[in-house]
Amino acid sequence: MSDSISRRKLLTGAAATAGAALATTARADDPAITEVQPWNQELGDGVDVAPYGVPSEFEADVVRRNVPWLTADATSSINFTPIHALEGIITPNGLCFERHHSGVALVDPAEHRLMINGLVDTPLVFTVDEIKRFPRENRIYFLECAANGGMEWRGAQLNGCQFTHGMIHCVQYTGVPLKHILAEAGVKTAGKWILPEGADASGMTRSIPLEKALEDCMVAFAMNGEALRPEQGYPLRLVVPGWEGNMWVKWLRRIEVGDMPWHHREETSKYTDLMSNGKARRFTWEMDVKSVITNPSPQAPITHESGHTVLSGLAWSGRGTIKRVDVSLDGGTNWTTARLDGPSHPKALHRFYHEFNWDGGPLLLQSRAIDSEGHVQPTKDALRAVRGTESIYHNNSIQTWHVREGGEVENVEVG
Ligand SMILES: Nc1nc2c(c(=O)[nH]1)N[C@H]1C(S)=C(S)[C@@H](COP(=O)(O)O)O[C@H]1N2
Ligand SMILES: [Mo]
Repeated sequence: MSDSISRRKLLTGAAATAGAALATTARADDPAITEVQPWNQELGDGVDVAPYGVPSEFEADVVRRNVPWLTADATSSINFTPIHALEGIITPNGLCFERHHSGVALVDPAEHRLMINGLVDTPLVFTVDEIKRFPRENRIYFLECAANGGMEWRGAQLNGCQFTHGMIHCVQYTGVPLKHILAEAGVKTAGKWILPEGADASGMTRSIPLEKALEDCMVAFAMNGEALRPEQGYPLRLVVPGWEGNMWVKWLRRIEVGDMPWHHREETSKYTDLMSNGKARRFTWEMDVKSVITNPSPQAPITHESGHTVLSGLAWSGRGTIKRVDVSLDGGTNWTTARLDGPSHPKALHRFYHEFNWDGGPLLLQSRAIDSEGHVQPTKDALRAVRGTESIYHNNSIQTWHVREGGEVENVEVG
């Protein structure tokens, strides 16, 4: 498998426009038409079989997966959302990637409390039920781990967008704006930062400027209409829209108000960006504009020989909405504007499509997102020129997929 492919060597496999009729493959003697299938003759399961529904057994491949060499042990772990197998912009709860530093805390909501302390007029302790008595809001946001794509800095490595881009999920949160809870305690004039803390064994903490806390942070108790999953911080998690996943403290038990950042472990030894001059950038909170083609991709090859083909992908920005996505079928020489479809919420995933007529030949697929602030997703080389190759976090570079004749797809870099 070659890591670097020359654009010039590639004959583009795409005809200019889609227009030909969609050829179907079913024949008149197809048993799927001529035979009566078992499910057409027998009674199915009754409603008592699955009080909590699960997907069709034919979808058993659509699961979170991990990268064995990346995951030291089961409790300090990462898995990835199967974004190559999902549609629209909402991630189903059971498929949201997980990142926990000390495993999944199993918290009894009756024994859980949220404390507000530090530079406040009145330190307060809330039960979960008391949190639910504040006015609540429903908001759709993506959460992306800052390390998403972290294994790809030096070259194309992981074969699948699940692994290169799957440390992301996007759900509708129900929760209480943090500003209401902080107002109840009364932030003192000197209070400029908050320190959320998790109830898990990692005791996750991050310093967040008060300005952000008051702008759009939420204390969420539900996702996609039901209670948070244990993996996602049940019963309470902090939502920090557009900012790196590490700050979204799960199993939220305490928020301290202070006058300076705390410089804890997760903002010094981790979640800092080593630059090419040997210095580390700190407090790089916002997730940059980014996109990826989810179909076709290595885990979702093209299975027809040629003709009508739907290219689909996801785009997002921690700074707002997605204004435009361009796609290239020839490794970045020619670009066309993709079709954005579905709701466009700030700091949420956006879905894009590009329908084209495939001639069955090789392609080098790329997507490039532009956000509402005008930021343009950079090429890998442009990003490396600024950031070097020693970074782990905040890789928002353009991804290239090589579609081979026959439809197989692999992760490559163009050069
Ligand atoms: N309490 C606590 N909060 C946490 C973590 C953790 O280990 N403990 N992991 C953080 C990291 S690094 C990320 S990327 C996100 C992952 O959220 P998810 O598991 O819902 O995908 O949660 C963050 N919040
Ligand atoms: Mo993370």
